Amino acid sequence: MRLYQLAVLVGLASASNLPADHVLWGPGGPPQTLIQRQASPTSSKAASTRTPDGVCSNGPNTRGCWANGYSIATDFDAKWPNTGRTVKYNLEITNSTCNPDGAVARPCLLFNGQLPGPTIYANWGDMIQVTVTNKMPSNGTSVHWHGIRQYQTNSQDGTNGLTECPLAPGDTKTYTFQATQFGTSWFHSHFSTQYGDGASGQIVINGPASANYDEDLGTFTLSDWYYRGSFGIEALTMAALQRGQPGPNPDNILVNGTSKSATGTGSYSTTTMKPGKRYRLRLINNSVIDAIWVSLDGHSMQVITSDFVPTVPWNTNWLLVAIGQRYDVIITANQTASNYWFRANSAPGCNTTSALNGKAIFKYDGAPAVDPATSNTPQPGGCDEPLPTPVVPNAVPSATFLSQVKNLGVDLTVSNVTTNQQNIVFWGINMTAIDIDWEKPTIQYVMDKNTTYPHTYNLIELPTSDIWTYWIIQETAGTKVPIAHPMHLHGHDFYILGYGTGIFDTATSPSKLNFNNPTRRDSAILPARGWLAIAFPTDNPGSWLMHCHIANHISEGLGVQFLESKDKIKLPGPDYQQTCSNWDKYWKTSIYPKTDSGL
Ligand SMILES: *[C@@H]1O[C@H](CO)[C@@H](O)[C@H](O)[C@H]1NC(C)=O
Ligand SMILES: *[C@@H]1O[C@H](CO)[C@@H](O)[C@H](O)[C@H]1NC(C)=O
Ligand SMILES: *[C@@H]1O[C@H](CO)[C@@H](O)[C@H](O)[C@H]1NC(C)=O
Ligand SMILES: *[C@@H]1O[C@H](CO)[C@@H](O)[C@H](O)[C@H]1NC(C)=O
Ligand SMILES: *[C@@H]1O[C@H](CO)[C@@H](O)[C@H](O)[C@H]1NC(C)=O
Ligand SMILES: *[C@@H]1O[C@H](CO)[C@@H](O)[C@H](O)[C@H]1NC(C)=O
Ligand SMILES: *[C@@H]1O[C@H](CO)[C@@H](O)[C@H](O)[C@H]1NC(C)=O
Ligand SMILES: *[C@@H]1O[C@H](CO)[C@@H](O)[C@H](O)[C@H]1NC(C)=O
Ligand SMILES: *[C@@H]1O[C@H](CO)[C@@H](O)[C@H](O)[C@H]1NC(C)=O
Ligand SMILES: [Cu+2]
Repeated sequence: MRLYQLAVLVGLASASNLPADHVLWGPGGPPQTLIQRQASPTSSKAASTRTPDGVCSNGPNTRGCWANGYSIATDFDAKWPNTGRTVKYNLEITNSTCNPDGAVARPCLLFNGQLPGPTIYANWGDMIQVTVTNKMPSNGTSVHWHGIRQYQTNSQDGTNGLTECPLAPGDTKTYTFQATQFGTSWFHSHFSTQYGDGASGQIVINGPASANYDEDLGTFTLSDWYYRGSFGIEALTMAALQRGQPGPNPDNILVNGTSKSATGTGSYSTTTMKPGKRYRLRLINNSVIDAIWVSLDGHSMQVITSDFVPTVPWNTNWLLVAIGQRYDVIITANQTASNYWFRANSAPGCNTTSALNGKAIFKYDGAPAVDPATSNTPQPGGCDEPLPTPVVPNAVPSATFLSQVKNLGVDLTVSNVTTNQQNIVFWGINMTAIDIDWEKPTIQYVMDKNTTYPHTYNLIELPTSDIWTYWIIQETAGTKVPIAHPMHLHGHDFYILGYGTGIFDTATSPSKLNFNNPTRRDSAILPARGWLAIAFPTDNPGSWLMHCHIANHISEGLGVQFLESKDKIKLPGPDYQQTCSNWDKYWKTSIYPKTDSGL
């Protein structure tokens, strides 16, 4: 297997190597475009309570600063720096093999031959340009930049069947978008369950932070791992679903891409810390099925983000990270110089049936190279995700909630998808399992001004710009498979108004909702047999998927798409047609059929 290096084509040093107090712009600074966030007329955004954006430089004890009027107090939904810089990367997805815990060598679909995949680094306000080449002989692909807002760049969202046709084998597409937010995220293939075979990587966007630290340790991925390929697992999961059962459990949890197996093969990721230093660690759950509890023995973690949103720092010993979610944490190396276990355990309280304990080692500089002998406080039960407070406060208008809110039920459904003339059981949202056509993405309908969307596109139009929308995502009480679903929205951070178990009751439940600076993020847990209430403003025209991030569930239909302000969508350039015609040509000759939603 040949390892390709990421090609960083920028003249500047790699962003991660910037000195801590590096000033990003020359005298005069960047153009400070002010893009007005279009809140509804009833919005009561607490702008007046916000501290003004600072003018100071970022360093270990001034992480709240950034540069030239931008800081942790900047409302990044409304404005961001324009650095004039473009960072360029090449990603080649290949069909190879991998064996991350030494137990089973299996086929893997990897970006640049790496597992975990490569990391994209940029600074807040940079343009990111990634050229993706599909070098797999017999799969399409499309690459989604998870959590990136894609403000006015819907065509770069990488969701095949919505915003583009998949890239045929041999094809190339260049994605270009701006880093309007900062923090930690990941990218992954959106072609069926392909990312379960390793096709993901990390994104680090340097910016200010809500607490101080000395060193950035970079990304730390938490991934469940199967010893079989994802397409085979999906077939087994689909078969189990027909009997109302969940599919097979993963075989291991990889931490930072590695682990030991049950038989002792493989090795643990080891991180070295210097006594007294404060370290920023960027946790990413890129699992396919499991939510994970993480903890470092003997140390508390100071949490400073939820996804891309900086939060008021808070401390915890255990942190629940659902699929697609990211938390940046600061760990202070102030304990006895020794070796400590970092734990990443599956979360039985989220009603996943696996019981896996992933581990890594955190080692103080100079401690002997032996396995730690540390223990920890008991892992919490339940599946309640924390609701941290965003640094930049925003209020969601509550007056229109009851008249505007819409219900989206989640359960198994006998869909209109047929295999051998038989209706089969899928996951539905609003009682429809999404099933898209790779050859005819939603954006094609928009370009054709054709409003005859297939029923299985599960498309909800949001025709009015600049209003708030409210959604109750509700798992049916009587569902045969009561499990928590990590829901993820493209194109927006949503506001979590609340969640709970049981049925959301419009008479009593609204009193449990929080409209005053609620947690904002792009991925959140729908509790088993429970509800999740979210809101977002229609301020970004596009076709945006909202789906369960359990790879098998979206593959089995658990998604809706919002077609937002379709008349204002910036349509894709000529490369779109080229990708589609290459795909059409390939698809006629494909040795494999489409066997799932395609997403
Ligand atoms: C990867 O290679 C295997 C073995 O040659 C083949 O069966 C499979 O179809 C390939 N997968 C893709 C996505 O090209
Ligand atoms: C993708 O490739 C895998 C093998 O790597 C195969 O099982 C699956 O059917 C392929 N899917 C499509 C739609 O090409
Ligand atoms: C994760 O692993 C890579 C090597 O694969 C290593 O360079 C990096 O330092 C590790 N990250 C942490 C936080 O230990
Ligand atoms: C990732 O998220 C999934 C689903 O929410 C969860 O079951 C799993 O335990 C998480 N994994 C980690 C390592 O946090
Ligand atoms: C270690 O650092 C953490 C985080 O700053 C702090 O809460 C804790 O009290 C410190 N412990 C010691 C022994 O200094
Ligand atoms: C099948 O699709 C039709 C519309 O095309 C819809 O009315 C019907 O409810 C769907 N049936 C199921 C079981 O989803
Ligand atoms: C749910 O689906 C039904 C039938 O397809 C549709 O009439 C309704 O508008 C959908 N709900 C929402 C919130 O769009
Ligand atoms: C609109 O889309 C539907 C479904 O793909 C298709 O059958 C129909 O021919 C299209 N209409 C026009 C005018 O293109
Ligand atoms: C978890 O699953 C079990 C078995 O299916 C079920 O009895 C239990 O009610 C579920 N928990 C929740 C919170 O729904
Ligand atoms: Cu799900």
